[in-house]
Amino acid sequence: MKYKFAYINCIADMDVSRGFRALSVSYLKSGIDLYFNNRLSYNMDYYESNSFLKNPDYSYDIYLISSLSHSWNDALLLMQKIRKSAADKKIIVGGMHITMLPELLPEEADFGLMGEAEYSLPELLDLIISDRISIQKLEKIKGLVYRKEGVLKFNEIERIPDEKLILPDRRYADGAQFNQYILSTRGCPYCCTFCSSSNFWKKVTYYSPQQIAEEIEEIIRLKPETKHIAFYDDLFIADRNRMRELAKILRERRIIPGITLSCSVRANLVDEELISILKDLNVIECGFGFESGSDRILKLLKPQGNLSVQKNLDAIKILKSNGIRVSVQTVTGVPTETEKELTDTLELLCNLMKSGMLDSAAFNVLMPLPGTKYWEWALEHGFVQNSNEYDWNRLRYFADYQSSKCTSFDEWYKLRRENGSLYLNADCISEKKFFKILKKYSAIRCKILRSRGTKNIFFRIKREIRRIKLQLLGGY
Ligand code: B12
Ligand code: SF4
Repeated sequence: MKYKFAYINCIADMDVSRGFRALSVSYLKSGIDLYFNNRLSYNMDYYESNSFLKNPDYSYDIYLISSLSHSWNDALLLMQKIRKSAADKKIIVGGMHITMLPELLPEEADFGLMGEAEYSLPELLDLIISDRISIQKLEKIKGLVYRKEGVLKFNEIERIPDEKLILPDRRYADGAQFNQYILSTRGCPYCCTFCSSSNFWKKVTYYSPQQIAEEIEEIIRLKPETKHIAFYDDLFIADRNRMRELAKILRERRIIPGITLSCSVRANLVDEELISILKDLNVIECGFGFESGSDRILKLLKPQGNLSVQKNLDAIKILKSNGIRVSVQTVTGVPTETEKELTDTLELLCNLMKSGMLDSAAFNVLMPLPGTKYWEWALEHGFVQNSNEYDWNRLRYFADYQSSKCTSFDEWYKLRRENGSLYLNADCISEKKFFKILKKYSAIRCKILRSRGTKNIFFRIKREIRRIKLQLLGGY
């Protein structure tokens, strides 16, 4: 018998551009193939929630639903629809949201799986398809959320150790034409108050340099036009020896310099030694969380690592002076942030961009994500609820509109208003004023970027004229 699995990724349509499909489906596909030793006869079709909801197909044996917090409304709706039209089919939900709030497993779902699921999902699938489900067997599956006599039970999560990490089946990743992304670590050693990553992963695990090189080779084999690979690791630079070893292997295999790389850094870890490793790795761009131009707000957001605005500026300077492009992220709308702190931050970043010290800056608005300190704060202050009745769409559209598919600030702001997106700092800066300020500085940033584009056009025209002249003179 050939089994049919549907993998449905719940996404907010405006948040994900083509080329950035979640890799979770690729990792899980590899886990299933490894467990069944490629002997399970199955099809796993990939859907995005919007397209499945528009055109549902209830003929699958098992529905695998993946959801972050901001798309939990869609996940709930999907589960209701599937349960109604395909009562005998199994529904398993996994991903960040159910891991952070497992008590929200709805009646319609058979199981929830918390944490990494490369090993636990195939074990569960095996029990389902061989019809061997029993409470004793379910109790053994790591991270499982299930019901025993109607009561929810939560099995302990177990992290996959380094030596058991497996590579994703890259045929399931889409990727834009020339750029691909990759993850070479899981977790982050820091614990910033707005980010849920460290709470989800608890500890950092690492793919080996050999495995990373293998994955990059596979990407190039599947997409030979690839020019650039972005490491989306929370903190790619956490282990310098691993980076050195990776640079050596990538050079030996002649992957670099043909391919350029980008990654994230943390200002307190940027020094000359790191720069030389980054150069060796052919890293052309780095991003990091600048967060705020106020030391007070920065400390609230990133209490660890002894960070300061000056350290952030020093990191930008050292990266740029070594020819590495720098893009930074900010978090605005933090409770207690004053109007002066906000405008100083945005002014500083625009000035850095204007002077060419900074390539881009994203102005994000603080959003309380489950598993973070600000989630607890928002619960206490009545902004959010741990409930399936809560409108989870309110967690949408906090990232800078330039990181979304929105083409203007106004379009993004309209979406925020339609979805009731949360804004936590109305006690200090009214919502109206806050977005007026954000819009003003987004426009300034746009102008700077446009003028840079114009400069680039002039530069390209000049270069082209020079090339034609040289050609006519028989230069080459
Ligand atoms: C790469 C990345 C992106 C990429 C790709 C999208 C994606 N979802 O992967 C891009 C840039 C597009 C992106 C966008 C956004 N992201 Co993002 N992103 C990440 C990042 C850095 C890595 C994700 C990843 O690939 N992890 C590796 C794999 C192995 O883990 P995984 O995806 O969780 O999958 C494993 C398990 O969760 C589980 N699993 C997952 N799904 C399922 C389903 C089933 C059925 C089962 C059984 C198991 C299972 O098994 C998988 C394999 O082990 C994480 C931070 C982090 N380090 O995790 C943030 C993170 C997931 N993103 C986050 C957010 C908020 C967003 C945005 C909303 C930001 C925005 N623009 O507004 C958007 C929303 C995108 C969307 N899906 O709608 C938050 C989510 C918090 C939350 N509680 O929901 C995170 C945790 C970062 C943070 N700030 O805390 N993101
Ligand atoms: S914001 Fe960055 S440094 Fe801070 S915990 Fe999240 S991933 Fe780590």
